[in-house]
Amino acid sequence: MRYLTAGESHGPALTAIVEGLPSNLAVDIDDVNHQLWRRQQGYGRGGRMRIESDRVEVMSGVRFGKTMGTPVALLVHNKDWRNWSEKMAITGEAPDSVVEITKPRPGHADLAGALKYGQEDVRNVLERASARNTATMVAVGTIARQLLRRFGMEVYGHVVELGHVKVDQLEGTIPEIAERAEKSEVRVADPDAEQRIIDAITQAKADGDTLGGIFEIIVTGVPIGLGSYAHPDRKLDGRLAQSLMSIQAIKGVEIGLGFEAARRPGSQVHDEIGHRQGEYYRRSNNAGGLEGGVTNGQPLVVRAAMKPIPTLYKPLESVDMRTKEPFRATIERSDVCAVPAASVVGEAMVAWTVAQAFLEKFGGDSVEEMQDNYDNYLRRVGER
Ligand code: EPS
Repeated sequence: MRYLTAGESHGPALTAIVEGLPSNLAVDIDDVNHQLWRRQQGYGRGGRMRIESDRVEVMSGVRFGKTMGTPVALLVHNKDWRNWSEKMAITGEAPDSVVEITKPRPGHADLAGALKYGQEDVRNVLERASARNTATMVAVGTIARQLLRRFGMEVYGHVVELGHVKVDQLEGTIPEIAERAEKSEVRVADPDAEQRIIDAITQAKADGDTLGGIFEIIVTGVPIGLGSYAHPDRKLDGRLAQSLMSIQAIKGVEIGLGFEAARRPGSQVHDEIGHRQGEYYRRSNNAGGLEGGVTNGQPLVVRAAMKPIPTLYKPLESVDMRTKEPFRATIERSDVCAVPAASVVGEAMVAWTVAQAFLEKFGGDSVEEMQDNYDNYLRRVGER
């Protein structure tokens, strides 16, 4: 299963094609729209989110609510296009209203992208590098999530650190934690930390600054044996890191204890194995559900670190690419913090990667064929 996306931030629309989905998977379009809505929320978002109200249009691959095993094409319109149709025109010459951007912003793809693709106008880089594309990633990931749900897996996400505020030990089950995070405008499950995080974002805004943070994604119901220890490019931990790092501004990924595991002796890291009522179990989940690049039947626990958005009201120094003169960048519109939104994208990307691994293991052309393969495997594993 693979996907491709296309679309500029201020172009007519974003599109995606998903290829390799099994047939007969029920596709819940309201759920896709709900996930798109979730991605647009979060305290700290900027003016653009008041313009957009993302909704998906399914252009192919689904009939009477079910996949046909054919490529699924998805479309998300950019409402802002109506304000950009001249500046982003597909045909003709650039009108006088177009002012070429020659001032690359530190922290963006601007400079490297313009040099790499030989562009005079940095807009030709930033339009595609924009995190606007994450709308299609959420649409694609939601269909993957629906496939996972069909096989008893659920994906949860919440923000665990933002603006120097760290969420400590949380009470409750994974669904309870996720439910609390769902009600929070910063997707934080701890009300005390939530308020301090909101205050930190308000302060950053007043200072003309931006904030990054860390979110955690958990997948429950994952069977033993997704991924592989046998070859480097099939290790699921590596693939999860890649898909999370495909999200704009993600600079780090950790699994289970992550970097903390490097600080502890082995006796305080590895999850002891027990056996009861015909099943193996673990006394802890420091591995985050992955050993040797293979799922071990425990919930997957993955965290990703997002850097602060580089478009700052407080200008940073850069150099004009035309004159080579230094300048201090100024901007008109930006988010102060998009970590809560990124956590929704993180859920989608983790869902995508786990669904890909699931399909590789239990592959079939229809969900019924997959179910047979899955049942057979569970029976075999249960006998051992
Ligand atoms: C983004 C810049 C802002 C964000 C945008 C990502 O857009 P604009 O330049 O239109 O103000 O709002 O995020 C989205 C549009 C979105 O849908 O998440 C950037 O430079 O990455």
